[in-house]
Amino acid sequence: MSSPSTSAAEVVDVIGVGAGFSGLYLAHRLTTAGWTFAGFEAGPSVGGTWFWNTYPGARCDVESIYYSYSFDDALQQEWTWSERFAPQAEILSYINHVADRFDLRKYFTLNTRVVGATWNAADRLWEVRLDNGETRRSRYLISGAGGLSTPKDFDVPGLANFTGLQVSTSRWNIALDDLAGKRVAVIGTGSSGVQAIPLIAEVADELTVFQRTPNYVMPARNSELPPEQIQCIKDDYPAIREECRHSLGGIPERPVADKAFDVSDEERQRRYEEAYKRSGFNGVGAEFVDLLTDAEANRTASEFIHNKIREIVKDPATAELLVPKYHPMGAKRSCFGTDYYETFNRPNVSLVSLRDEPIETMTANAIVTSKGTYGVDAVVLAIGFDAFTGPLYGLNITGASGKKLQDAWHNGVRTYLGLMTADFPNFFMVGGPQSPALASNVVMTIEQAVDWIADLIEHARDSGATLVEATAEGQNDWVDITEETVAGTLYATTDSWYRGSNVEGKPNTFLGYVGGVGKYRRMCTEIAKRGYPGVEIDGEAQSRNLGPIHKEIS
Ligand code: N01
Repeated sequence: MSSPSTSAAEVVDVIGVGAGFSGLYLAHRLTTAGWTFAGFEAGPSVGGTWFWNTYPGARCDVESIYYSYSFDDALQQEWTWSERFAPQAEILSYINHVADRFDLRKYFTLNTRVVGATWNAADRLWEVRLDNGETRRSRYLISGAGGLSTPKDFDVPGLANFTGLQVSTSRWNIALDDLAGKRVAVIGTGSSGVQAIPLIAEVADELTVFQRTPNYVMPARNSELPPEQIQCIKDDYPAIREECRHSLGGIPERPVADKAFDVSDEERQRRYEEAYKRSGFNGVGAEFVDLLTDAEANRTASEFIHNKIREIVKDPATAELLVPKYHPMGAKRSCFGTDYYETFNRPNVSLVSLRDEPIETMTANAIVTSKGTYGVDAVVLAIGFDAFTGPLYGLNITGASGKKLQDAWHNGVRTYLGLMTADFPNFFMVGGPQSPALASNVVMTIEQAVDWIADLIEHARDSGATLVEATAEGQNDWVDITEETVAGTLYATTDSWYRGSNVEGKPNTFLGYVGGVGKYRRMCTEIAKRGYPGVEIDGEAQSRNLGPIHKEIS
């Protein structure tokens, strides 16, 4: 393991937080442009999310040919994905390969967490505190800490009483076989739970799934990637990547122009069947343009999936509990699973609906709900993350006016493009809240963010400036734009981690920009072309409003 060549006395150009997809590309992009860079990673290895989330069945539900770096053609030509949705271990080897191929490990200190950062206005630099007690100084501080890297508090009542095996999907540290022959409880049925449950069911003596909100789970339809298909993709990679960059979600889109009620009931049903076979983010939820904006249109797709669940799950009472009736399809993150609903047909699997019988407490060896006591030997928590703000607040950063970020955002997140925030000069977030990271192929979003940040600080450097900050006006504009954009969608109707509702006391702010990856990219590019309205560079800012720019861009 190499350490970056920074000492307490030295001022490095950029300190980067994290060595996942964001941190590694930051290191590459910035050092190539001549900046000095020191990265700090809390974990013992590179990989970020893909280092920590090693639970059984973990894999990405964005196809690997898209969920990978596009910045270097030789890299994408030499790497060959084995499956449509590569498993966690393969994604982690890819990240390690990138770290080695571009010689990036030397820029990172591992096992070292950033625990505080304070803006030093006199010297225009960040003083960054590490958990080893040391302080490092940098001109710029850039978070690549990820959006889904801080596990949510284990807020299950009575958990401390439980003396059996306890493990969480986001910090998985056992072998699947450790659950063999045991009575296992899985709490949580989001993407992580949905992937882990079928594999745990295969080894557990008994599996009881504790479900609070049933989710829409579509078949992942994972498969090996045939060599001919891989070759086609490689031959066409530049065009495919360009299409992704200008798409809605960072993956190639199926051109769809009609609305759900533009076609007959029979035709709609036929289209949903086809989409269900295809599956993925271009599946049922994307079959008509209005499925995320019109509740009635959405109901047709939701009911299609409800009926699939009733067809697959043999016990009608269990099927009804699994039917997601509390939110429209896609308004909360849809899941893609393999044999998820089929798993509930196994004789060793049962389902408890926490809507009907909430957990009251736990004992040393049981979960006690309002209706009964379930003896268990092991508990698997798949209860999610304190998304976006959790990792940023963990940095304990203090801005120019002496306020911590968590205080500045006390009433809700406020950012400029999801990349910067007023009163925190020279601080950037890659894949931050109010960026498209929430609902996109995040690797594509990360590359765009890093490139934009790099261009901005190069622009500042070229003019001899050393201070770059979002203006309050620019930030207000972006908050308005993100809120207006989401207001017209069904995301606005549903409680989920997308809006912080999964964490007690978290203000209700939608944590993403859902106007599309392509539109966002064009907006960011336009902002750069126009000399960065909404950004103060060495005290100078344009007073131009962002709203009209956003409207002008298709
Ligand atoms: O977390 P989640 P996740 N008692 O928040 C329940 C990405 N990801 O780790 O819905 C009982 O989605 C909670 O119930 P409710 C992806 O973006 C991607 O699964 O709040 N239950 C819910 O069922 C994803 O969206 C991939 O009512 C409790 C579950 O736990 C994001 O990460 C794979 C509870 C949490 O679901 C997060 O997914 C994995 C409590 N106290 C993750 N607290 C892929 O690419 C929470 N729950 C495939």
